[in-house]
Amino acid sequence: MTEKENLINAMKSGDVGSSVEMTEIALSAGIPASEIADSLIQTIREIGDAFEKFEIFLPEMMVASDAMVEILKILEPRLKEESSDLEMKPAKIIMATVKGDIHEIGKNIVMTLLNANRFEVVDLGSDVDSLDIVKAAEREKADLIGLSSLMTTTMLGQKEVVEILNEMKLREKFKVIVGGAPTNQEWADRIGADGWAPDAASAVRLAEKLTNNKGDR
Ligand code: B1M
Repeated sequence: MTEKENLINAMKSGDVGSSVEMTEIALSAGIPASEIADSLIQTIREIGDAFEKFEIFLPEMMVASDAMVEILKILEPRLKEESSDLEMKPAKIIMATVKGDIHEIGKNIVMTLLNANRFEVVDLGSDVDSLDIVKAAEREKADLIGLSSLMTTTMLGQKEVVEILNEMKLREKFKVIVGGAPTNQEWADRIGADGWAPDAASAVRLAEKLTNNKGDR
């Protein structure tokens, strides 16, 4: 079995200790962090599909996602190293998963890549109240607000943030980008967001575009 297969098996079984160990081994074997991250994303999607088909139970999905969160912590500095463009000036982005939604793996991957591409990222975590997001953007003097939502029931949290920005006459101050599995470009247009990205790499490109390639702050 290859190092990557061992790592994926450890993650699937939710064995955090072994996942951490296998990650170190895979990195020592010279496998790029970005390649490992791609495999993990693929694996967690397969796990989600299996859950949807009732092939596995919620606790199995939970332990695998917990292991993935720990693996990502190890990969993050390596992903940063692998990013070659060191000339960039950071723009600042506030990131949150919206109210009522605890999914954070996708947001964390987006943050990891933004970080790796020299954005300054402020993580508000998951299940974050809409007004708190706006207040944090003000407090942090952010350029962008990034909102993740993984459930059809929580997508409205993204809309609410834009509405609050409008009500508080702050809309022009921040670019808003949205993402997450149930969202799409049409949704972003409908709620008046500045952009939507289907995955982490596109989110980085979008953030770069909206901040004139890394902030002229
Ligand atoms: Co939950 N969950 N979950 N879950 N979970 C989904 C989302 C679900 C589709 C599974 C299913 O039933 N088929 C379903 C939502 C259904 C819906 O509304 N459409 C669901 C449900 C229902 C639930 C619970 C309600 C289950 C329950 O308790 N009965 C509960 C939610 C409670 C709550 O939030 N209030 C719940 C709980 C959990 C776990 C805790 C077990 C765990 C989350 C752990 C964690 O995040 N710490 C979990 C997981 C892991 C999933 C699945 C399997 C995987 C999600 C994920 O991490 N994907 C998911 C099923 C699936 O997706 N097939 C599912 C991998 C990740 C890399 O992809 O998040 O899409 P994704 O992020 C991508 C892009 O979307 C994009 O870039 C990322 C990287 O490429 N992106 C952005 C994301 N955010 C972005 C922001 C951007 C730009 C791009 O700009 C700002």
